[in-house]
Amino acid sequence: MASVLIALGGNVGDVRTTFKKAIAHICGMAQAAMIARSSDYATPPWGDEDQDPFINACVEIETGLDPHALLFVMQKVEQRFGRMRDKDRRWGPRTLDLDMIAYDDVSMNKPDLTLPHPRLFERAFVLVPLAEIAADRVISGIRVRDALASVSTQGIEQLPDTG
Ligand code: A4P
Ligand code: MG
Repeated sequence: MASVLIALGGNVGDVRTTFKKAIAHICGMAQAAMIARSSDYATPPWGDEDQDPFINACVEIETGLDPHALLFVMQKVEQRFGRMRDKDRRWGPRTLDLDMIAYDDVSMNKPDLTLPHPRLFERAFVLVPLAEIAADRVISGIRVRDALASVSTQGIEQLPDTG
């Protein structure tokens, strides 16, 4: 079994409900066990700043699927939750975005899958929820808590659990 960290993001629709359903679908389709789930966080939009705030979260799962099979599952789940996207805006609004942050210690650079996720360390909206569930994990030689200490977390707000 592999330990996989997945980041969730979205800023269109009822994102927190979408997250709950999406996580259940990933675990079902990937025959995965949920090991940890962060809180949800409200985060200022990154990259393309002219859009609504995002909700972000991270989960750790354990799965027997290989990285590409898991990516396929994640893309199916994105489609299922109607990932409405403005094709002209690279970092624009979306209902659900699923990024594979790390898969065990696998390192790969394929056209459709880069591991660990290449923009992980620039993004407080990934590092804040990630540090909640995996502060001591070392990714590409960097400990998550150290990576978090080197970015600004301004405007990121932990949301109360909705049960
Ligand atoms: N791909 C390669 N490696 C991976 C990986 N490790 N995990 C490929 C997932 N996918 C990976 O992804 C494009 C292609 O990346 C996929 O076909 C897959 O084969 P995409 O999600 O369709 O493209 P994208 O989302 O438009 O681009 P990108 O760079 O992934 O955008 P992000 O990173 O998803 O950023 N601000 C806040 N606060 N919170 C957010 O969540 N998200 C974005 C989108 C912008 N600003 C944000 C947030
Ligand atoms: Mg993405």
